[in-house]
Parts: sequence; structure tokens; C-alpha cells
Amino acid sequence: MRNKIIFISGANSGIGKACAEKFAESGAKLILCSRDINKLIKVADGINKKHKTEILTYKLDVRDREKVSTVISELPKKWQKIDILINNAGGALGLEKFQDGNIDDWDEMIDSNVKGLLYLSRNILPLMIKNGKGHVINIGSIAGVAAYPNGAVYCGVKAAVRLISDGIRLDTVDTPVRVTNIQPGLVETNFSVVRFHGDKERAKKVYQNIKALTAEDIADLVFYSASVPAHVQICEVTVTPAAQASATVVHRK
Ligand code: 8X3
Repeated sequence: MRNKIIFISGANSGIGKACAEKFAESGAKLILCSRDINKLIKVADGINKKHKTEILTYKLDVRDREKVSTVISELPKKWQKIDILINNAGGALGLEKFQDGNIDDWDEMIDSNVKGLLYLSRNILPLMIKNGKGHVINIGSIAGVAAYPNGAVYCGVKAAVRLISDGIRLDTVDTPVRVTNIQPGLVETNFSVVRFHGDKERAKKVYQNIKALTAEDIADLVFYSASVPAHVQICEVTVTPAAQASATVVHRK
């Protein structure tokens, strides 16, 4: 990974931050973006202190189509040779029956998980193709494999991530670009706190009595997917805690 350039969206916390740490550890250079620039700068400083790697940070809301395109087109020349794009920004908002759903939450989920991924990929893929190398790694979800009750829209957006990943893989088959969709089950991050609009008690219950995956577990998998020989493409990985068999079948002790 030494000197490879890794672009990570939503890098200020959780899986995005863990990926940043993991790739920096092996000498990669990072382009990190997040809506929360103050937090992102702290993350970048921490990584830089430990690993002494070059890092660019951008305040970027991936839903902002214009800004995405400006950030990518204005990257310094040498930084445009992006080796890996990790589409991590996104997440869930709300967990209730469709008929009770909050339409603002839906808009936000569709815009960040789907449109954000589209905007970044559409801007970065041509650079990868031009450079003759590249890997798009999307953070999907087990929610995209099968719908679960109260999750229609989140499951729908992650199903979109799954098929968009497949579609990009089809359209880049004659290029060196690889496309991977990582679909985690229960990962203990602030995912549920965000989903429940800040209700920490409710969020805690999601991970109660089960050894959930950590953001670092997912970063390890992302790193592994990126580290296999160039002729190998890991298309899709669904990963759950050992005590989780599907989005809804969880064995709690
Ligand atoms: C996170 C996993 O099961 O909460 O995407 O949707 S789940």
C-alpha cells in the first residue's frame, strides 16, 4: 500500500476512520472527507502523528453534487492518481414501519448513501481509468441483501448500492478497475445513535448481549480486499458477527 492514494468519504468516525487508520499504517496517502471538518482534522492529525503519512482533508457533504465535482477536479495533479475510493459516507435514519416513516429521513438516506456514492464514483472513475488502475470499495450492508421490517428505505438504498456496484463492475470489466461491495451486519459504531436521532439508550440495545463487529473488523476486510493480487477481484462480501445469521436472526446471550 506504500504511497498508494486512498480516498475515503465519511472518514471522521466509525468504519471510515478505521479504514483511514488501517491504510495509513501501511504507508498509504489519504484523501479524507467529511461534513464535520473539525472532527476530521483531529482524526487526520492523530493518524499523521502515528504514521507520518501525507493526508489531505476536505469538508465535503457527498450530497452536494457541485462540491464533489469541484473537490475532485481541483485535487493537486499528483493526488488525482487515486488508487482506491472507499465510498463509506451514508447510514440509516429511523427504524419504523413504512407507513409511519419520516420522508426527510428518506431523502437524506437516498441522497447520502446513493447519490453521494454516485457523485464520487462518477468523478473518480474516469481518473482511475485514465491512470490504468483503481478500485472502488463500497460500504454496503446486509440490509441490501434482504429487506427487514421497519427498514424498507434503508434496505432499499443498500440494495441500490449492491446493484450499482454490480453495474459499475460490468461497465469497467474491460479496464483494470475492480469493484467490491462490503456488506456488514451488526457493527458497533455510532451507526445506531445516528439512526435513532441521538437516542443512545436505544442504540445501545442494538448491540446488547452479542459480540458485534467493530469498525476495525470492517477496515481489515476492506484492506484485505484491496491487497489481493491485481488479477483477483472480490466482488462482494457479507460479514456478520458469528452470532448473527441474517439481518433479523441474531442470537443474544
Ligand atoms: C447496518 C446493518 O442490520 O443494522 O447496515 O441494517 S443493519
